[in-house]
Amino acid sequence: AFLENVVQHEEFLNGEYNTSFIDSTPELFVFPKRKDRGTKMLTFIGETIVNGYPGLENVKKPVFEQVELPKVKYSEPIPNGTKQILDEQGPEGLAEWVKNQKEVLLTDTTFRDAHQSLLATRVRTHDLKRIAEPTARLLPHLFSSEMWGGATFDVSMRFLHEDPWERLIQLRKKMPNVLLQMLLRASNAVGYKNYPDNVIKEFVATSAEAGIDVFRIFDSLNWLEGMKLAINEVRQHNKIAEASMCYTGDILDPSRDKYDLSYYKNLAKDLERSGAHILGIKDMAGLLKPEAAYQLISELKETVDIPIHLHTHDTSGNGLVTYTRAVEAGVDIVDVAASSMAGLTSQPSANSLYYALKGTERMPNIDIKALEELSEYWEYTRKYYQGFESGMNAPHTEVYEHEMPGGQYSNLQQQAKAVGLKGRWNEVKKTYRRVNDMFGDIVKVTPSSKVVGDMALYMVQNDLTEDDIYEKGENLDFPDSVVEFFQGQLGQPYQGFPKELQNIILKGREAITNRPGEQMEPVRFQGLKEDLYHSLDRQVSEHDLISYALYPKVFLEFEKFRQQFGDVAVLDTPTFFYGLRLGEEIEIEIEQGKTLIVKLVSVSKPQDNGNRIVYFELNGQSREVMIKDQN
Ligand code: 3PY
Ligand code: ZN
Repeated sequence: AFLENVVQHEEFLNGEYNTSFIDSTPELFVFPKRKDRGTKMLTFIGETIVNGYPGLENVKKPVFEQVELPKVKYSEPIPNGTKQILDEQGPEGLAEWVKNQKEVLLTDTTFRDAHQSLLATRVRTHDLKRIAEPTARLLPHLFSSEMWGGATFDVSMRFLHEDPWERLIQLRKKMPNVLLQMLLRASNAVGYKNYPDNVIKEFVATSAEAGIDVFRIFDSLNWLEGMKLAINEVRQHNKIAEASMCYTGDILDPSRDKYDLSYYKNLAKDLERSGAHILGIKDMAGLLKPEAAYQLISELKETVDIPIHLHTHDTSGNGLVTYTRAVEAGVDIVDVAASSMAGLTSQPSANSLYYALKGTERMPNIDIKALEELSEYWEYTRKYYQGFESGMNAPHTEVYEHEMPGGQYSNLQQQAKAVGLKGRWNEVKKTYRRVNDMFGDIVKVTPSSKVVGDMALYMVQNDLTEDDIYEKGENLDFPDSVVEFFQGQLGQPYQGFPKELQNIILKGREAITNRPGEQMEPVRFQGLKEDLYHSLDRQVSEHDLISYALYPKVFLEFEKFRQQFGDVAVLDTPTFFYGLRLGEEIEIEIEQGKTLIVKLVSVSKPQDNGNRIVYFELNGQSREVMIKDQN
């Protein structure tokens, strides 16, 4: 059923901006009657006890070991870090400071990409918040903490029923010294399609205001035109524009000459000219082999003056070798994760990198004992999320063949199962690569990677070969995402679309070559705010408004959930996913100084109408809630 979540997720990816559902699904706007917070909370816990969390329905609550927090002296001031350098010296000053460091600097991705890539993005604010201040105190020399953006934004609302903005605000408070970094999909913001320009501007402004310092900006086709607006907007707010190029292909392979060394050098120069404070290299699938890293970084150091920040995934098992070679070539910053959240589809381990570089002059300035303690916290916390593990448990060098990004592998695998292709996964992977080549060898990263995945599934499901596509294509109905891609709705791929295939897929529909965002009607935020105010019957914050503009349907469903169950972000994670065992008692701090003590007393058999009564004690008083058994 976790599979179903992912599938639902994928189904939502397209056409979200089309708000016609407001007319076709008026029930989304009918909100339940208000109840007190205690009742709402008991109803949520009762639901989870009776019906289970989607994907974990039939799993009994495991007994988890107590998670120890590292010992830190909370009474002492939090040491200063890179955030203070940015605030005092501005983004240019910060970039200059980075270039002057002898040691390699580290970005910790544990709070974002690590769990996006290992645990289907499911890590909750509750668990991040507990370790945020210890992290800030123990690792004050981090370059940054990547803790927001990418898929975390929509997954928070969809599956964790929590507000992504709250996560940012709360972590900002607990981490005042380290730069906070997000992943921004340029014109796709934190979504899966292009948005109107004014939505991108508003999103960047509001994220900067809420606490983001470093914006890692990429375009899913490495299309410069698609990135300029976001780069400019970040600069306007005096934040750090880390404009990134996505690494694909293999610069060591002369037969893959589309993306050769000079392609990356030219793009790097263009990004620097467009205002990047830092050059990001985003190796989203982990294709950058060690020797390629050495050559690429060495050449780029000669090409641009701005610092270089390298991101990779450890899928092949070569991540650390790639990093040590990149460090030799002079890379300024690399992305790592706490050891127990590292490796495989995640980033290489910070702890391992420390030892790999020990004794060299570029060894990172990091407290290894502190890293081990933080890693221990994550080792135990990760167990709460075991239902979302991908099942990959050893390095996959075949990633060099299929080139699937770290975050896509398990998702596509689940999608394949869900459409009845269980047992044909190898075929899907091979077809994924074929589709890439048919599309002209494109950059594959959210959302372009999804288009390739959709096409691969479509071909395997319908037993279509590449020849079939060319021969019978005019009678085939291709997936929407594929049609939109060939219409230019995600921007322009390097060297253009393959014309023959484009004609077959578009069947006379028009394709654009300018920026999609430019052509879209701006969102009228004021009107949107009023509409929302009337339908929600409450004050609408700037954050609500942007969440709604990006994900209207997801936002309304989240709102409905909140009205029914209240703020479930305050629950501990085992209870959130598994409910309570008979006789178990927990404390829930619903706000500072206000705690509910909840004990599960018993659960009745289903009545004739299928309802069960769940008996609790709430702060010592008997309480019961009626829950419909869906099983
Ligand atoms: C995202 O866009 O979420 C990614 O992590 C892409 O690599
Ligand atoms: Zn990544």
